[in-house]
Amino acid sequence: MPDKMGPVNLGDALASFADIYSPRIVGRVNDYDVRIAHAKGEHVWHVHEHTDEFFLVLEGRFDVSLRDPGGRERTVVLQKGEMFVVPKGTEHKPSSPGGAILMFEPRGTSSTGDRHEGEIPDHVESTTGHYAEGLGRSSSRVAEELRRLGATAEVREMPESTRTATDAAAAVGCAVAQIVKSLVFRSVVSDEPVLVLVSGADRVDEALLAQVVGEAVEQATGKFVRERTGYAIGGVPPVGHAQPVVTYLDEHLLDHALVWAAAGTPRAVFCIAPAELVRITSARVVAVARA
Ligand code: 5CA
Repeated sequence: MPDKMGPVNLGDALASFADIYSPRIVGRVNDYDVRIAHAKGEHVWHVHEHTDEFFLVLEGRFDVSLRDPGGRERTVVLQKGEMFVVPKGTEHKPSSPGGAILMFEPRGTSSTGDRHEGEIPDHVESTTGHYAEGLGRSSSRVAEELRRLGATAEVREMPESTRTATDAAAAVGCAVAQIVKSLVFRSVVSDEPVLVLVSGADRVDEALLAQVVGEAVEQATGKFVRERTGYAIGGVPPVGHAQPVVTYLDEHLLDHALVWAAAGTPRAVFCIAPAELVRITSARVVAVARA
């Protein structure tokens, strides 16, 4: 639960975990939890005997199959922005091609109901919900991580966009070469994120990067970036990710006394000496960029 009063950004909260059908508690309304979950694939037929269940689709699509008392089945298809309430005592089975939902449930309600049918699949967790961590704004998470790492850099929220290296250079009034791009690649065989910190004036040569990584790499998709780092493209920071990420830093960044990196959102940046950036990221310094 958030320990301070303040807004909970549901996009940030969803980006902070990747588990499927594993609800996170993001707030409370009287004795109800507000829960969010990623959905993909089939859930399990189950029943909540004593409570209705409220669903709001935040992303993608979410379907709820229902059985009437006579055993007849129908499926309610919900798109982003649509809500639906499953009445108490109704056997139902959610499924999704990929999506995210918000639910209201009395505290202690099990995600698989008072009873369920058959085995619970591995990708469904039977839980009364986990308390979400790091619900503050993405930039606060980065600021906290900088402090934890002993860096003195301050996160600055800019009035203008810092989404791209050009935007960021204009916003802070530095050279594009002093902007740190935090680029996420995917190692094709291991399917792991590879973070490359590179000057805003340069491009990563994927063949050179593949040599240092030891296997082929490709540019990550937006979804992969969000799932593995917890941040959206345009705000990906060099530290403070959802999981440890192998990090490389291109040597051209060492040409500057100070550089500016993204701090979790497309408006937040921090300024740091390149050597200090190497220290806090434990990055391996490599030559993988070309102007
Ligand atoms: N906030 C600035 C730095 S202060 C920033 O994040 N710049 S960046 O260069 O690190 O992030 C933008 C990068 O995201 C682009 O250079 C590009 O490599 C990547 N990107 C942009 N759009 C996509 C996309 N659709 N799919 C994958 N990667 C993308």
